[in-house]
Amino acid sequence: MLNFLKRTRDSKKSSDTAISAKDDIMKGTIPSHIAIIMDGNGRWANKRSLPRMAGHHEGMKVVRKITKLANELGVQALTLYAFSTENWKRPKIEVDFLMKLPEEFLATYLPELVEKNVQVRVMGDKDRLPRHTLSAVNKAIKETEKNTGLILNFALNYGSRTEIIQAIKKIADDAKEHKLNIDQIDESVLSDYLMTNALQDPDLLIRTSGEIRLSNFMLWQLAYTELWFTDVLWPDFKEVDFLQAIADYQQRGRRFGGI
Ligand code: V0D
Repeated sequence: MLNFLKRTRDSKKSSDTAISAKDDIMKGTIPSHIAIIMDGNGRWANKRSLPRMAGHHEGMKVVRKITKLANELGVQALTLYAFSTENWKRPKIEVDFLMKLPEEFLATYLPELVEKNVQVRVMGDKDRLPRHTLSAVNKAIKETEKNTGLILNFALNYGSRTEIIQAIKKIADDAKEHKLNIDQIDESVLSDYLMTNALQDPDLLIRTSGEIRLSNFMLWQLAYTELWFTDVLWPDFKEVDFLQAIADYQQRGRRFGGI
């Protein structure tokens, strides 16, 4: 089935293949939490002599497609790296464009997310986000907070080392105020102070566009996660690619360092 998926990813029938592959995958263990580094949007645009913005915009449509599939597969949480703390260094015009994408995405897809029982969440430092971005995001969080289906968790202005430092500061604060005993601090306590506190650690990390690194994404949470890399650029990422990642995950033995 794995080779079958590979051979057909570029063929015209790839959507039919995706349907039969989907049935097969649903018989196996579906990763509860999948995290994705959606890389290659700028490169996709460059290849077509389009402005980088065109790649970001195309990437947004892929977010909708993969969210829909993840929800149908019964994935519990999908965390998407949408904007890193490093991304502020990009040209202002590009940052301004990116900060309009949550509004556009939600204006188009929020009704569908509500209907499909999806819960929108955001992790990251929200304070630095423009007001217009934040209000669109907050509205979506509020409108979907009672939903019980897929958790669609956007990492927005997120960086893992900052997240860990922030957690340590809060722990130190709580210890100083005797809300917490230093002897009590363990992995589960630190986990509770991270931005992902309510979510379990990802079972599967996907990174597109050929870069083989974590780039300061969920460093603590990815300790035992299966990592899956592809050269496919995010705007070209198809349902079959997502299914392939899950199929590969299902083939791997998860031993947690045991035997
Ligand atoms: C651009 C590829 C959806 C990656 C996907 C502000 C880069 C498209 C959102 C989004 C971005 C975020 C929050 C939310 C709803 C939607 C998004 C950004 C970039 C950065 F509540 N796509 N998307 N946000 N891109």
